[in-house]
Amino acid sequence: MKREKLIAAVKEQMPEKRWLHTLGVMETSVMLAKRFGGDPVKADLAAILHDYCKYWPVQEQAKIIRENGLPQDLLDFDKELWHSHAGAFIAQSQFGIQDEEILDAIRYHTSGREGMSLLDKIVCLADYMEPGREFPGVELIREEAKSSLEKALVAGFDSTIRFLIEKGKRIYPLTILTRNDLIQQIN
Ligand code: DGI
Ligand code: FE
Ligand code: FE
Ligand code: FE
Repeated sequence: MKREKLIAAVKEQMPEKRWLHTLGVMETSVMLAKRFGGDPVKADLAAILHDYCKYWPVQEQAKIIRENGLPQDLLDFDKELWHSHAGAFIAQSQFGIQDEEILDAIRYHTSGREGMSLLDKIVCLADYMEPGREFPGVELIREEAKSSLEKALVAGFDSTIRFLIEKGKRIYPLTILTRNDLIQQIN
């Protein structure tokens, strides 16, 4: 599918505010790809699709995870973790995206994973720091992103983990493993 058609399809799935977030992630992903030697075309495509399923009914997201062999342990954790895996599945099955790098960047943009690829890091970080984002700690993330993808991502996951602790929520173990792995990459 042509980029313009894909954009139109994505726009239909979400309220205006979330579409503006997606635009911000597209712009920031391309900027980070240029800064850190990633592929800006892949970064743009992954960013366009990254939140495709975000506003789908959670039962539909859960069904995709249950019926297509996606990680079942996701269903034991926060619903916010589901749209990224459902989105990667839809990107492949509905939009014919075959590039595993792009699919992984969509799939792991929320939880992260150990051994994140350059594209995973770019999209995940862009999701944290796009211009529309406002949350405690976002300025530190933007500052770190001037020189290090890994340091900026640790700051990002720190803020997410703090938020989850604050709310008394459980933390998906892969997020902890991701943070450990990124810290190891810095040192
Ligand atoms: O979809 P977005 O809002 O753009 O951002 P996202 O896909 O990174 O989702 C972030 C949300 O997921 C954030 O509100 C925290 C929530 N969340 C719940 N449990 C976990 C989690 N995020 C991570 N990384 N790990 C969790 O265990
Ligand atoms: Fe998301
Ligand atoms: Fe995120
Ligand atoms: Fe997002």
